[in-house]
Amino acid sequence: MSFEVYIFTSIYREIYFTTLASEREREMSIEVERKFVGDANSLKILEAIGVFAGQYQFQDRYFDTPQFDLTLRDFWLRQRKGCWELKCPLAPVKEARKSQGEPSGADKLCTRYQEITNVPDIHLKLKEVLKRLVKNEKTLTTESCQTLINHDGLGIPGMNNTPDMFWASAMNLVCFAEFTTIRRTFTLDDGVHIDLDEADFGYSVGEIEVLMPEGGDMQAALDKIERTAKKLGVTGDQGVDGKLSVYLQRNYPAHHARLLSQHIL
Ligand code: V4E
Repeated sequence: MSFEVYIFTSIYREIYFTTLASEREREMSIEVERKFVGDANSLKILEAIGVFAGQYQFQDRYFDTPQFDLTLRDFWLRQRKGCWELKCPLAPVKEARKSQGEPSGADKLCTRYQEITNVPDIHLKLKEVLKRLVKNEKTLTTESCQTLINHDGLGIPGMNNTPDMFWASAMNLVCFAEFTTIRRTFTLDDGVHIDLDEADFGYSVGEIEVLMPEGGDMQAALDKIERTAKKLGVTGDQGVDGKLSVYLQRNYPAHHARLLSQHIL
């Protein structure tokens, strides 16, 4: 990946995060989003009300243990553009359902995850989640992680053997999904972002997204998403599958069925 591509693809996050107070918030944000099926009409409206922020391509590689210990707990670890990202549920699934009851209306159509991008924090969180399964208890320092994530071998087959992957391998994490996406991004003046994605395995999906700091106003984020969906003419009360869900359905049907039965998807 060239430096120019990296800069270009980072514009969205940089614009958003310049409004945040600290590096810590930058690396631990909350992502609220709603998927939708885009059509010619929604694209026309988007072009009229949004600012086109660019089209770019990226590769995602998702990791889990061979027993899917992470995804079965609603944790999603990936490398995108060579950088590690971990999406974590805001509350353990069962506890959240117990305390909040079944979500309804627009609320039900939105997902909320904490996104961690700092590698030592990712490592700590994974150790916490995987607990006894972790073989290597050594905590990485920011410096050692920086060296690892700058390693040239990113994205090549067999990379589980590269230094970049040593901590993931020590945690018994393997790549289970790999695909490329072409993304067009639009921004609205209230800070909402809309992505139109085309994955290379033949699936297209749109997402309306709001990023906020931890402890931010969740209801305001949900309201923004709801207003944007209405503006785009996005109707219906059925959830729309994300790219990885469809990938799992096609490539790991038994695991997909299990995630559905446990209400993780
Ligand atoms: C499957 C999944 C996650 C991994 C993929 O996250 P997703 O938001 O689909 O990624 P992407 O590339 O479309 O968006 P970006 O990260 O660039 O904003 S994270 C959470 N899940 C579970 C999940 C779910 N239960 N329901 C829906 C509609 N989507 C995802």
